Formats: sequence, C-alpha cells, structure tokens
Amino acid sequence: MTDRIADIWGGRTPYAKGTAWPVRVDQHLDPGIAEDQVDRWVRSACLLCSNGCGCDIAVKDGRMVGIRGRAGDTVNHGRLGPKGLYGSTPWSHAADRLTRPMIRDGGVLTECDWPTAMGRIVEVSQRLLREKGPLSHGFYTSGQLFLEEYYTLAVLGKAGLGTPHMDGNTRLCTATAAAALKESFGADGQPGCYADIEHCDTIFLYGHNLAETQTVLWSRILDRTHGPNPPVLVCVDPRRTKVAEEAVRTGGVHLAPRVGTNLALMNGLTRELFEHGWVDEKWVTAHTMGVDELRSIVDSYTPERVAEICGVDAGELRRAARIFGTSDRVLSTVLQGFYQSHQATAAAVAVNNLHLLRGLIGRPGAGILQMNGQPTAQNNRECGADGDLPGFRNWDDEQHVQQLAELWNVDPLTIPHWADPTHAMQIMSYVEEGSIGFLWISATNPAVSMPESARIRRILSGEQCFVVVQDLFLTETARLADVVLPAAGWGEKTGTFTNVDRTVHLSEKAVDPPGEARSDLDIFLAYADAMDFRDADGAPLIKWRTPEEAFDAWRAASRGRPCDYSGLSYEKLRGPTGIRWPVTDAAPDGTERLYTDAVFPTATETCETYGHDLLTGATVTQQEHRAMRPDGRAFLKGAEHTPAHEPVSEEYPLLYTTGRTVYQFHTRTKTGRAERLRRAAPDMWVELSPADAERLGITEGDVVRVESPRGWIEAPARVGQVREGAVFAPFHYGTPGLAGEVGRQANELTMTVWDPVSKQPCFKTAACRVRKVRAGDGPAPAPDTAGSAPASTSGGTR
Ligand SMILES: Nc1nc2c(c(=O)[nH]1)N[C@H]1C(S)=C(S)[C@@H](COP(=O)(O)OP(=O)(O)OC[C@H]3O[C@@H](n4cnc5c(=O)[nH]c(N)nc54)[C@H](O)[C@@H]3O)O[C@H]1N2
Ligand SMILES: Nc1nc2c(c(=O)[nH]1)N[C@H]1C(S)=C(S)[C@@H](COP(=O)(O)OP(=O)(O)OC[C@H]3O[C@@H](n4cnc5c(=O)[nH]c(N)nc54)[C@H](O)[C@@H]3O)O[C@H]1N2
Ligand code: SF4
Ligand SMILES: [Mo]
Repeated sequence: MTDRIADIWGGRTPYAKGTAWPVRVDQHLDPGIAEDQVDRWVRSACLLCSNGCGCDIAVKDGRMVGIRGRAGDTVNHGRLGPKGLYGSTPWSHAADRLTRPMIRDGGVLTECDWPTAMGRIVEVSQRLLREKGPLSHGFYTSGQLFLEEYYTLAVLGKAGLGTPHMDGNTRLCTATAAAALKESFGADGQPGCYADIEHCDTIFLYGHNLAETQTVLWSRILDRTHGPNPPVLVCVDPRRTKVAEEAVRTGGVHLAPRVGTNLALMNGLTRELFEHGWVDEKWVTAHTMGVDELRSIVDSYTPERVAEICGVDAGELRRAARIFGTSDRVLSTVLQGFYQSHQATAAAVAVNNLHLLRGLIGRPGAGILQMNGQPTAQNNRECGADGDLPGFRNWDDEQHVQQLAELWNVDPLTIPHWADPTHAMQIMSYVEEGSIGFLWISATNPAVSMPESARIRRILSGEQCFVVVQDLFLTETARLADVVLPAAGWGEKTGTFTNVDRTVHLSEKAVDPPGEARSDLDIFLAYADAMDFRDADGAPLIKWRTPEEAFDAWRAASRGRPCDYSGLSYEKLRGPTGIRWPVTDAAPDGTERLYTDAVFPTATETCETYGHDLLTGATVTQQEHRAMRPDGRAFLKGAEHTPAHEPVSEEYPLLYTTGRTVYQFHTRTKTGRAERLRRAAPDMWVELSPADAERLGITEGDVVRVESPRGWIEAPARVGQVREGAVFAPFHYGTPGLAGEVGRQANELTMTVWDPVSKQPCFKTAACRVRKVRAGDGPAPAPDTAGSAPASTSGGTR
C-alpha cells in the first residue's frame, strides 16, 4: 500500500468514455496488524464525506483496526481516500472519548450516571413546556447521524413536543443544494449519479474543490481525464486548486472570480447560451417555464460587464460558455464556493438553468450534482430533523401535514407548520434572547463551525439557555454545555445513510462503544420515554426500539414521495452494493437517474415548496403556484447580481474566504486524532496571493494577523494560489481551551448573514485586513500537495 498522504488519489486506472470504471481495492490496517489477524470484516460505508464509499471495517479483539473498500460498490469500486483510510477508526479508541454523562454542578462539568443526566434534562424540559410551551425548545443536529436517528428526532420534536425550532448543521452545509433542487425541480434529490462521469464529455465544477473534498470521486474523474477520449473540465474557483490545474491541462478553463460574484458570472454564461442559439427551444417549451423572464434578467450581463464585476477575462468566459453550449453531455457539480457565498441559491439555481436550457438532464453523462458535504446530510433533509417535513413534504400544504398526522396518529395542529421552520442561525438568535431556553445539540461543534465565533461562544455559555451536547468528545461546544451525553459513533452502532447520488448504505455495528456511551437513537428514545410522548389513542408516540424498526417506520413515511424507500430493507442492503432511491415495487433495484422522462415533481399537490423569489427570499403562495400550472415542468428562475454584504473598504481592503484541506475533516475531532492526518496538516495557516503578500511585505511563513470587524486570528502565511485581493483560511482549527480565548479559528472573522432562500450562512464572503506580526521560522504548516501549495508550485495533477 502506498503512502496516501503523499499520493492522495493513488495510482491511475484509466478508462474510456462509456466503459466501466476499473476496480481497485484500497485497504489500511493499523501498524502491526496483519490481514490474517483480523477477526472479522463488518459492512459499512465511510462517514468522512458525502461521497459515501462502500467499505468493510476490520475488527480485532473488539476494536476497529482498519478499513477496506468494497469492490462491488457502485460508489467507489473499491477505492478509499486518505481520510477514509487513516481517519475512520483511530478516534474510536482515543483515550479522551466521553464514556460517562456529565452535568454542570457549581459551574463545573462533573461526571454522573445516566439517570442523573437524563433526569436533569427531563426536569428542565418539562418545566419549560409547562411554563412556556414547545417554542421554548430547540434542537440543533447534524449531517453525521444515521437516518434512523434523524427520523426519531424529527418525530419526537415535531409530533411529541411540537416545536418548529429544529435544524441541523446541514444548514451550514447543503441547505443551498436542497433549496436549488426544490426551486428548479420542485423537490430535493439529485437528478444525476456518479456514473455520469463515465459518460460525459465535459465536467463543470462550481466552487467545488472536489480533488480534496471527495477524493475518490476525483480519482474517478482523473481516471477518465487520463484515459482515451477524456472529458474537458471547467473550474470556477478563486484559488488555483488541483481541479483548476486539471481544467487547464484538459484544454478547459479556470475562471477565478472575485469572491462574492458567482451570480454575475452565471448570468454571463447564461446570456451566452441565448446569444449563440445554444438553447434547445423545443425542449425548453415542452418541459420548463420562465424562459422569457430569465432571458431578460441575464440580458445585460455581457462578457465585458461580467469581466468587470468578477475580475475574469471576457474571452475565457466566452470560451467556458462555448464549451457548455456545444458539449453533448455535461456533468455539473456545485458546492461550498457557491453555497456559502453571497446569493447562494440564485447561483446554484443558475447551474440548473444552464442544464435545463439545453435539455441536459435525465440521460447518461448529462447530470447535475448539487453536492452534499457531510455523509448523512441527505438523510437529515429527507427525515426532517432540519427545517423540512419528513419525506420532502411541503409544510405549506395541509394535505402533506395531514398525511403525517395520520401516519403518527396525532392532531395535525401539533405538527408545526403555521410559519416558516426556524433555521439554525435564527435558532441561535432565539437562544441568545432566551426565548429558547432548552437547546439540544447533537453531533456538531458550533463553537468552532458557526459564523462569528465570539457571538456563538457567548450565546452557548450564557445563563439564559440550558444546553445539552451529545458528542464523542468534550469538544469546544461540549465544554460550554449544562449536560454532556456520551454518544456511540460510526461502527459502534447500526444504521443507514444516503450519499450525494442517492445511494443508501447499511452500516452495521462492529464493536461496542466505550464505557457508558450510547447510540444517539437510544438516547433520543430514552428521552421520548421519559417525556412520555403519546399518540391520539394514548399509545407511545414512538413505536420502534431498534434501528431496523426505525428504518421500517421511515419506509412507510417515505412511501409515495420522491425519496421513496418503501422497497428497501436491511436485508436488501446486505447485497454487494448500496442502492439508490427511489426503491419501490416498480423499481425494486433502485433508480440510477431521476427525470429521465423530463417530468418533474412540480405539481402543486406534489412539490416540496411553492418556491421563492431568489433575490429577496419572498415565498410564493399556494394560490400563485397553482395559477402558474407547473404540472411537471421545471422552473427557470433568475436574479440580478447584487454586491456582497460587506464590500471591501479602505479599512478592510481584502476579501476573506474559508474552506478545507484534504487531510482534515471539519473541526478535526476524528482526523485530529489520526496520527498521519494530524501531522499532514497540524496547525492553522492563511493563504495570500503573491501580489498581496509582496505589497504587504509578507513572505512565506511570516506570522500575520487577519482582522475583520468581528474578530482576529494570527497564523503563519502561505503565499499561495488564491487570487489577488482574496485571503483563504481553513476552518478546521478550533481554539483549544475555554470560552474567551481567541486567535486561531477561521470563524472569529465570519459574519452572521445568510442566503435569503436557503438561509445558509455566508462563510465565504467578508472583508478583512492583513498585517505582518513577526517573521516566521520556516514555511507555513499548510500542505504542499494540493490547493494550499505555495505559489511557486506549478504543473498539473498526476
Ligand atoms: N478533506 C475534507 N473533505 C471534506 C470535508 C472536510 O472537512 N475535509 N468536509 C465535507 C463537507 S461537510 C463539505 S460541505 C464539503 C465541502 O467541499 P468543498 O465545497 O469542495 O470545500 P470548500 O473548501 O469549503 O470550498 C470549495 C472551494 O470554494 C472556493 N471558494 C471560496 N470562495 C469562493 C467564491 O466566492 N466563489 C467560488 N466560485 N468559489 C469560492 C474555495 O477556494 C474552495 O477551493 O467537503 C466534504 N469533504
Ligand atoms: N468558516 C467556515 N465554517 C464552516 C464551513 C466553512 O467552509 N467555513 N463549513 C461548514 C460546513 S459545510 C459544515 S458541514 C460544518 C461542520 O461543522 P461541525 O458539524 O461542527 O463539524 P464536525 O467537526 O464534523 O462536528 C461533528 C461533531 O459530531 C461528533 N460526532 C461524530 N459522530 C457522532 C455520532 O455518531 N454521534 C454524536 N452524538 N456525535 C458524533 C464529532 O465528535 C464532532 O464533535 O462547518 C461549517 N462551518
Ligand atoms: S471520498 Fe469521502 S467517503 Fe470516500 S473514503 Fe474519502 S472521505 Fe470517505
Ligand atoms: Mo458541510
């Protein structure tokens, strides 16, 4: 096995267009463990990104000691990336795992037993329910739990308590993916699938550093770009990532827009399609609505005007548009460079528009991947532990609410649907002012990952709200809690989850959790029991006990909806590969692509939302929607570009943006405990362009102070590949220690602002200034292998 820190994507296995991606099985075992010493291999899928690679977990003496890709899985054909290989298991036996509950006593978190911890939770919960009602309760969950856990949480929150204040960190992650799919097609759900890589001529990657964030999917692309008749790539990213390099190498284009100007660029590309007659008029008339309005919106975005706004070359923009306009099969992927930016939903919808204008949807190679980031983000969206109702149901449609009320046997009025569901940033505001007095956080670390860290620390540590944190470790967030619950993690519990291309995997319990740690499902069930939630007939509201029973309950809830799991079962998921929903009697083996018949779930009775104005976020009413008679046609929607919330000024002359590196996962609770990954990217850095560095008298490794109106960080500078005028900071590095200490977290500087439609926070647009603090003692601790490499590095991807 090669060193996959140095060799991130492993050896090439080139293949030709239209042929199958060759199998290559990747495996890693802990040092000192030989293959024949492994006691058993347990079925799972990797939980370190949304790619969802099928894998088996190696178990020896009751410990997880390694991982192996599953050759037969349609997602990865045996491959695993560096995080999956090295980061999947070491955390599980880390010495600092939480093994007992804790409660705050005299200001200090102290270990206790479960009855004491749950007793405290239930006492506060019941008191607040009595005194203030369900609106006093908030839940902030994750994109990393299992389907069965989200569904259980959704039912207890929506039908047990009846609170609209439920969301996940999926709001920070892929709320815009969901919003863009709903606006264009009527409901969430990826139209395409990964196999589109095999069939496409062109791949557009919008604000997506796929090479580092879904490394196995990138291998699938590299194996085509290094094979016969390779596809051409186009990359839209203000940094020269490996994706950007590969775009140039394949004869495509790297467009590096000014941070916060994505929509102007998209409007320019759209206009080019109209100008050059690259629109499939017949298809557009038959299957879409809104084309005339879209055309008039984009009309003023000439290449020259776009070049001015975005700081890109007009000729390059024309060339990118021509590639899109003249390719037979285009695959597009979209992620955080768009979703966490200014005008996120409008920019992501613009990608859908390009496909719709050319009828590039629903056939092999003509795919859209409005990506996910977290491994189970999709399930939170489906099950409704976020702002949505289970089964992509429309909270604004009485019939949909009625269906759930019947399914759960509760009064429909219990199910909160009288107003927009509360999004994560709004939940935090209610916690701040104390109207939410009980906040339950599971499997997320907002003290590091939410914008404007100082504010979040203040909110979570205040006296005005009782905070429960359920995690594997005593995270920066857990340290601020009133009760900490020790959870079992991946491999220590059973459940299912669904990746970007709708592939559902079963992950089976491989080992026991440490100490008294319990699965999140068991914890939620214990709370529901203790609260004694009942249905209309006085029977227990939640009627399942095991993961498989929860899954079966979910199958029933999803029946007839776009994300139909009714034809799936644990037994079926024990086959050679994961299976893509919808799985029904009519499609028992799952569904590769949606919308092959160009009929979209936009009918008024079916859709998940009636839609929004993309510029303002104003909602379309049921009446207005019905009057449009969408009847299965997709929506073409546009919006004018507007300047970002915080423009650069004399005081803050640079644009601040944030993101990731290949070796770390989020706030590093897992990858930071895996020795190889920790060493590969051990500490914070910030990336500057060579031109800005020179102007500011900064050289590689100098310690710099980066400040925004909200806070500051100090870190060594990487004179790197980011475009002039922008500063890039990774968000992985939390501030060790307690509240009040600052100086390392990227989110000290970010803003409390969000997209008007998806409500996703803008982690990628703020203004900042940079100055040198002192000379460094060597290069910045940034990896040299990918997008964070020094500017002096050049050349293509292997
Ligand atoms: N190694 C690793 N992989 C991961 C994760 C991880 O933490 N580590 N996390 C997973 C999760 S949850 C997610 S959501 C995904 C995220 O995956 P990505 O979206 O690929 O990751 P990011 O680094 O957040 O952002 C992608 C790119 O957006 C660019 N960008 C910044 N500002 C702008 C802008 O204004 N316009 C445009 N067009 N681009 C901009 C950045 O330069 C960056 O290269 O990764 C998943 N995979
Ligand atoms: N500046 C900036 N900020 C960002 C982003 C960015 O690009 N820039 N990206 C945003 C995005 S896309 C995301 S997804 C978020 C991620 O932000 P977070 O969700 O805060 O990131 P994680 O570190 O993955 O936190 C997950 C937590 O869940 C715990 N955990 C893992 N498995 C389990 C389990 O089975 N049960 C329980 N109870 N706990 C578990 C882990 O120990 C960890 O503490 O960050 C967002 N914040
Ligand atoms: S690509 Fe994602 S799912 Fe696959 S091994 Fe890497 S981290 Fe895991
Ligand atoms: Mo994410």
